[in-house]
Amino acid sequence: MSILCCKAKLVCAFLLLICFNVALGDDGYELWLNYNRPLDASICSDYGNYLNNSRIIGDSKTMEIIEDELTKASKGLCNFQFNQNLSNNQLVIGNYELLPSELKNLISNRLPNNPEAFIIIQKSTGNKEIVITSNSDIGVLYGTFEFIKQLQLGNSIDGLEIVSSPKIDLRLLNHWDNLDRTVERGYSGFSIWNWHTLPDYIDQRYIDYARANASIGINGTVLTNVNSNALILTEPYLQKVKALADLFRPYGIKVYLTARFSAPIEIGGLETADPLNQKVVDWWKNKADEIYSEIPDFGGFLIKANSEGQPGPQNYGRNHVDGANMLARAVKPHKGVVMWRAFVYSEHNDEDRAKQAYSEFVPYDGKFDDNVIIQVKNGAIDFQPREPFHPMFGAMPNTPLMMEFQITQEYLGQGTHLVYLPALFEEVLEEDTYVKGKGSTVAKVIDGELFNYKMTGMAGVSNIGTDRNWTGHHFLQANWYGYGRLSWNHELKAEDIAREWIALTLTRNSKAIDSITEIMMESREAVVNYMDPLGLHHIFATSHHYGPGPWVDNLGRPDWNPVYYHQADSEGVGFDRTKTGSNALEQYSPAIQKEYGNIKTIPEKYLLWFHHVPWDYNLNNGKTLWDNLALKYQEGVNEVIDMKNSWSGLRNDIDPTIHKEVSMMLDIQLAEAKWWKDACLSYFNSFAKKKYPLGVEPPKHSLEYYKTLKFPYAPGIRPQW
Ligand code: BDP
Repeated sequence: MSILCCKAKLVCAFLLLICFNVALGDDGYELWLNYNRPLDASICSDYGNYLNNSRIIGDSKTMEIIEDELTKASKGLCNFQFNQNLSNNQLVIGNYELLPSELKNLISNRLPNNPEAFIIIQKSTGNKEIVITSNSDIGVLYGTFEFIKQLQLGNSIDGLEIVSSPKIDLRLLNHWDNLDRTVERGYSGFSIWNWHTLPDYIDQRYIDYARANASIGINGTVLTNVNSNALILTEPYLQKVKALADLFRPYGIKVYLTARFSAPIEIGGLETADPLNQKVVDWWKNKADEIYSEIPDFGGFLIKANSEGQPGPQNYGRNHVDGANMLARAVKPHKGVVMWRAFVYSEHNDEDRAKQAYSEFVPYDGKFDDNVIIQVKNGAIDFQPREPFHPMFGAMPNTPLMMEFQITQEYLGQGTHLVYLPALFEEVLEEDTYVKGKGSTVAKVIDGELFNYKMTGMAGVSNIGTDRNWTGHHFLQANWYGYGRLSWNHELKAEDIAREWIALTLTRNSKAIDSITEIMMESREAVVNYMDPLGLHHIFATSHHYGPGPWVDNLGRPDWNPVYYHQADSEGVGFDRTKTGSNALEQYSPAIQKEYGNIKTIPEKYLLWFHHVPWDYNLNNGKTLWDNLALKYQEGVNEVIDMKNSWSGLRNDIDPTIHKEVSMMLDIQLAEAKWWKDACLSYFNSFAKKKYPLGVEPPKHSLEYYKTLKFPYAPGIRPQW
């Protein structure tokens, strides 16, 4: 009897696996390129007709990669050997230039005029050949990944026609990786760059990293931290960088480095790094020549200058234009670019920190060389769970600006909270700057449409580390994936990207996809609610930013302290950035000034960002600010409870290892969401002195208790902190 029962259970489990394509014990390493999830026979046979009879034209390293990828996908997804010539529906893959003229005619002028663009098209007549082509081999690789994705998603092959061209030129990851392999704000292990064993030892991870990035259209990577170390520019390290560059090249990924402004002193033996000093100019020129002699397609430099203690031109009485143009001229003969960051705020300036980058940079509009692009964080403070868009977007028509998003979750629950960031990215990109009338979105600034920028870019601060699944929490892979997809096409919807990622990575069961999409889409609002609702910001614990610290008031500079940002007192809470306060609002278009300047018309999500609001003030729902604040914190907690419940109902649809690991993470997230709510409400109530409205669970401990919690070893902080 018991044996029978046991057998029956096994059969059931087996059937379950077949039905839901569940692979046992998935460790997440394969990301969204997990080909170990067999597809239905019918899809396999449709695609098999082509995959079994394909012609790869051209013989570059990229073409070899294409063949290899198709071989792996065919074997894993459909269990057949790629290219066995069993049928006569042909799949032709190759650079447009090399296609037979008959196929060139089929494509005619449908291929966009961008070397990275690709087309996948099926002939409607005869043997219905499919062609994957582009004007570059890299474009053909992008097309191949798209074709494999169509197969993975089980999309019909009939009438296939996909034309795709990136809307942004530079689609980069920024690694905040140090040479000792720690990662600043990294929550998924150590740096994947093993500088010690490079250039001789090539870790398979480097190749899989390149594959994963190429599959989502990322075409560049800044290998080193913006808080930079000049050593990376020395000869032995450049050999290591070269090894990575050689590896990444056939995947269409260029390498970039952060340039420490004081490098001419630290490694060059000069006495100054003054950008107008001829010796300094020559030093950088020679350094650039040296780099390009090893890495002919080196992308260029990313620079954090005169910010948070990093050296820069201002140390010599010069300005950003002097510094950026000097470096730009060094790389210009090699077609390199300089990405100059606008994340600046000075200890000698008591202007509202939210205003400082704009004040410093906008007067220089039009003065930068044409291979300089200014890299601007999505908001004016610092990667908060929610920020209004940075007012520099729209304010520099004559200087290309690129977007900097943070994929790693410094202020959004770090490595343990499920937060789906494309929802945040989408919100920022869709914000209207109104600079050229309605519809002048941030997206149109950065894709160059609004001001006809000659160079466009997007950077994402990476969340990748040595953890087996790359990102620590399985779901945070979706943030890497989604960032890449949006950098290629910012018009994609976050929700569609979520569905795609889930189907590629977790399950093909449509009901399960619906529930997981809901979890992901809800997660961003949840984190805002339990950390920083109604426009609150920067109320994080000191230095590691792990957990709440709204009470912190003892740091060296006013604008490092949370009390500076929320300004809570017995009257109310919030930072007055209207005319009666810092007037940061004046940096936005008149239309926004009008809407946000009025406490009645400002979107509530930005209320406390721009207004100091009395505790008893009634918001649009008729409830007081205090009640709304408390209810929002509670709502955040409740949303995590919902996420947890939905996830536990998905046990049968998800790989058991992944299911369990995510469940444990959600437990942590719920406990931390409650901690945030309780700590913040007890703190704010020490001013408001109100009752908690119905539905809000009062804090578990006293304010003193929350203040005593210390986390000296929280991950991701700089070793010297
Ligand atoms: C802040 C981080 C810090 C970074 C800095 C930056 O706390 O670690 O160095 O941004 O972007 O968010 O330069």
